Amino acid sequence: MLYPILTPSRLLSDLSGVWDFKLDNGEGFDQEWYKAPLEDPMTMPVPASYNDLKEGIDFRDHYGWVFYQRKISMPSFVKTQRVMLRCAAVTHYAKIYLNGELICEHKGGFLPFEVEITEKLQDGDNLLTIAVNNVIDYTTLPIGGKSNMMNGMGGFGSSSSAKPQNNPNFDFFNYCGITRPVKIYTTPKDYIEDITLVPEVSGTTARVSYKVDTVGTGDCKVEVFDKEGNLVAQGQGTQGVLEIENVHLWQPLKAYLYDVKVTFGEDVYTLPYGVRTVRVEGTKFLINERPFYFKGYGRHEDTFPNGRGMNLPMNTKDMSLMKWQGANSFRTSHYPYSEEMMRLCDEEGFVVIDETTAVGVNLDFGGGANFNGQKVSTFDKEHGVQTQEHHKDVIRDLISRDKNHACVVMWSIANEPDSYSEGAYDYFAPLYELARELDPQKRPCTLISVQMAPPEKDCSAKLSDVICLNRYYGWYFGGPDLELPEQALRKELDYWKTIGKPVVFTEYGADTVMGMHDTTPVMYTEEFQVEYYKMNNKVFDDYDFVVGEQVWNFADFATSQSLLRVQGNKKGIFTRDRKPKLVAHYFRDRWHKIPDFEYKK
Ligand code: GCB
Repeated sequence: MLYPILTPSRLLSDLSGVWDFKLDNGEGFDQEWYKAPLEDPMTMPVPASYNDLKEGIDFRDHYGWVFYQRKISMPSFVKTQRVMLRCAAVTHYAKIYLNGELICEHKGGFLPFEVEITEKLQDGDNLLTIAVNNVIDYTTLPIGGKSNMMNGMGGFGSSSSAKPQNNPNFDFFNYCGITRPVKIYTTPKDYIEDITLVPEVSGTTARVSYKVDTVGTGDCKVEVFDKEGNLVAQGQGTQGVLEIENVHLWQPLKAYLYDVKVTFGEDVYTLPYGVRTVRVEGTKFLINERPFYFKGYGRHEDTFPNGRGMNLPMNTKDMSLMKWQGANSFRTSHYPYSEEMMRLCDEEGFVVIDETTAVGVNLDFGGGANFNGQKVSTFDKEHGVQTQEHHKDVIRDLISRDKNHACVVMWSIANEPDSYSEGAYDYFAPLYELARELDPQKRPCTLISVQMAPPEKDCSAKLSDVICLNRYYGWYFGGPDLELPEQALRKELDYWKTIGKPVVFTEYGADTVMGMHDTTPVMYTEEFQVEYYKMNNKVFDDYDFVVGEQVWNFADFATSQSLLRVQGNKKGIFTRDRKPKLVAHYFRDRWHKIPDFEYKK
């Protein structure tokens, strides 16, 4: 799916701004709120998560529907074009009404969707209403369970509340709303629907296969321009190969982007494009045929008060902080990030492990998920199948959106699922198959393994190209002692060595409250966090098949309330407002000494 841009043939209008907003009191649909201007609306910015923008727990934790509304009008000349309304992310379920008519529905809170509105637009004002639902259960991704998974308050936890509520089976706040931009764009009636590029490099020459999906009739031409604007390759027709001599490769932290300009009839679209190759060989992860070492983070799109709402300045700041530290990569834990962030990573040369929204597919969906009081096991026929259907849709949409990004080097099918119980292999094998079939670049695929998964039972060992481990030796497992956890970590790695695949640590971390210090490194102090990482990193350095370390987490972030979370998760190397903890300097020192390539021989 193409990112909407302004081109010589396409108009673009961004509907960001302050919209009318109302929490549904349960009557919104019966009273047809979408048919007329909302009564007594609040103001609400778009894009943003709404949760932290007004006061009170009832607002923050509202369960169910909310309504966003605004008027739109378009100049009449656009009627000669195809007019599209596109939402980049609405969390988690959207119903879109134009002038009272339902024109589109979409499930899944982190990927774009669009609907044609050419014939639906009236002259003058049009009433646009987007109803948004934030309910999570076993049919959604991420998953909602019966009780808050972090909360062990035996009967008096959030599950015992009288009011219906969301109980995330995951450790981040269930931020929702219209979190990324809503845009209107036009195309000519005959138009470019999609572009797919697949690079191959031999010596100094790149051969980029291209395919242009079009609707209607017209001649198709593809031209590649370098940074100076020189035409360096071209092709005729909707399929072919673009040969670029003396290619400038896209390299980690040394990005180079070409402009691939596609013309079809009157339609023109330009895609920034980096040429690089990725593959796994033995226990090496090769980017441009050189063994790469992942240094960086698991992150969240989480800022105050935007919630998960797109925050362009913070994206730029985060890149700058990561570069300051010598980091070269991150994982989009635990959902696809904004298209703007992915474009920025292409631009800045950040290496990305791109993750689906499949988090919480574990613990019997949160200890026996809700759903009329029944216990629901993760992979049983009735429920697992429903999760899997949506999981497939997310994989399709993710790959369709991100397939051309040079920054994306691997797909993460899920975070910490139950990958070790009966049914896990059968659940996941078709998902890997789907991702491998859909990705034109055939990037490596992985799932992110939970520590509870015994390595010998973990289906990731069979299915994944790279073994990605979330491990908390010395925190949840054995902390505060670091000696026995070190031995256990070594023992586990001795096992993974026998599998013969590269291993990346995609999470390891310790909660640390900024400003808490001690001469003895006790848990939660900044000193303990440093000791914890030193121990883990020392072990990683002893194993040549460990080809990456991604720390949990880049910054402190918001979660549901629970006994284990002091106003959120405090495992950040930076605070939520991006101030460095002691350990940030430790990693800065370490990562600047570790080269991006050939660290492990
Ligand atoms: C994990 C999860 C992550 C949590 C983290 C923690 O394993 O993948 O979402 O936030 O642990 O801090 O407990």
